[in-house]
Amino acid sequence: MRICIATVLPLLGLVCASAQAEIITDSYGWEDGFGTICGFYGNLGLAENVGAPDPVHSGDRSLHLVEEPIEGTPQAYLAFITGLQDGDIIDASFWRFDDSPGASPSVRIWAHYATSDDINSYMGSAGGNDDYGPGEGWDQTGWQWVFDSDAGARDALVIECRLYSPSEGPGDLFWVDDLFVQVEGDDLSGVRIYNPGNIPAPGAVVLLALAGLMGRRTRRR
Ligand SMILES: [Ca+2]
Ligand SMILES: [Ca+2]
Repeated sequence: MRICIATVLPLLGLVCASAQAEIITDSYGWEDGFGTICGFYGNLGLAENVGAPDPVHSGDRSLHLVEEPIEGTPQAYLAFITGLQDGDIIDASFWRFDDSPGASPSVRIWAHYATSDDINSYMGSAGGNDDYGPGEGWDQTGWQWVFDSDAGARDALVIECRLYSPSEGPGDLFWVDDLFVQVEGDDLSGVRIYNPGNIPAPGAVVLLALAGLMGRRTRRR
């Protein structure tokens, strides 16, 4: 049996091209000394960039969070990922300090959908990691999401740190450090990862989103 090489080679090329995914990553450890969070929802009383004697995982700085008043489940937004498309894979993780095993206070990593022009545009829960961690000091928590645009209604993901305090308090024993975000997909030309150190003012986010839309006109559908 003969196989025509001229026919097979282009086919191989196509297979290789379609299997190549793009990957972009971002990390943030609060080392700039001023970044806190990208936004929040609920009864978050304080978010501050701190150093020793507060717990720090790496470097000299970390994020301290306070639930105030103690009710519900406050969410600190740690990352805002814009310009996403169906099937993009998002991995996010951070380190959390918790020295109360099996009991509150504890934190979890979670996420919700949004639109790229507004970090406060809640477009449905994306779920997250149910695990509260061992509570024996610093531990890394993370989760993976496969982006679902809901037929194009949403194109952004917000990574949350959810706070769980004891019902009688205290609500100020939350520390976070070493945020990491990775996005993998076929075409990430319109994707941006914002962290607490680089997120622009709300008006600037709108302008950036518009620029992203213009840049996406030539992208696949
Ligand atoms: Ca740090
Ligand atoms: Ca705990």
